[in-house]
Amino acid sequence: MQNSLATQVAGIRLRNPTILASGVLGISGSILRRIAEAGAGAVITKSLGLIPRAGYKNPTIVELEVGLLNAMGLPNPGAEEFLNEISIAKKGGAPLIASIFGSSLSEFSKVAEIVAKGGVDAIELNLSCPHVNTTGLILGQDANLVKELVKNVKRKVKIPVIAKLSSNVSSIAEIAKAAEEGGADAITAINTLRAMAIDINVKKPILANGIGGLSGPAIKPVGVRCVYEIYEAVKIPILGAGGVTAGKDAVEYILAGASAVQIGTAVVTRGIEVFKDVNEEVKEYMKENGYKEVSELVGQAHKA
Ligand code: RRO
Repeated sequence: MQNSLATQVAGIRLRNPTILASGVLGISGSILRRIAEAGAGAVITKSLGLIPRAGYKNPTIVELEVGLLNAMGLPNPGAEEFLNEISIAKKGGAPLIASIFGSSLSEFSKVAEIVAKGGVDAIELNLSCPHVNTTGLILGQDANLVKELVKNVKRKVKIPVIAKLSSNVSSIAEIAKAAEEGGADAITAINTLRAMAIDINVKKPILANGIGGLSGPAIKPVGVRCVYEIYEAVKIPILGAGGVTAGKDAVEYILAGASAVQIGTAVVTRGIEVFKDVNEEVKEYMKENGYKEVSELVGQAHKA
């Protein structure tokens, strides 16, 4: 029997376990389609809100030795405007997941209803933007609010709901448990880490916003630790995110307990071929180690 990369997460069928992370190239239907055609198992949009948002002033992104630092400030056309892109994005043949945010519980529910009616396959709640204090992060740090928020959204939509959590909390497992109690179908861990870079000549923070979110290889051990802790706390599937650049990184997340992985920064640093490369490397690992299905690998690092 051939080894298979096909897997299922929260009722979403994936032809392979690699997913375009939110925030990277995810606002145009034609680009989402190209990424699906390049081999991603699913694609996630940039976070969408109720109304259009310009985002922060430049510079919004800086490449560091250890990864990328960004503070885009949630630029997006608004959920209604994005609806035109859905049918184009879905031509790529991969499930389309809408990342959404809101400034209140009721706003999250409204945006969820809009994108669900527009025909996306699932919703990822961004409860974890590291530097926009009026939205996700404050909500995502409070277990009771997370439970309430997920419960409200689940009442409004029939498609799977995924809660994207931040590692910038004292217990991510506790927040994941609250999301599960609210009815979340899956957890994404993690978003970027709060961070800063200073230009030593100008003697000022490089990003216009000052604080940003660090992504890329530097945060992979944090992401893996979070997935490991969440796996021990909940029964719903986990999507691992943070620093996946090669097949071995994806395998590490899967062994920690992720059912699939998201790729963001490596799409910027390595191009959209990264999905095909990571999948081939995961397949190679499975062959060498005698695994037929990705699901057999999930959580193996927890076995005594
Ligand atoms: O738009 C952003 O600046 C941003 C968001 Br919403 C997020 O969730 N994570 C991030 O690193 N940047």
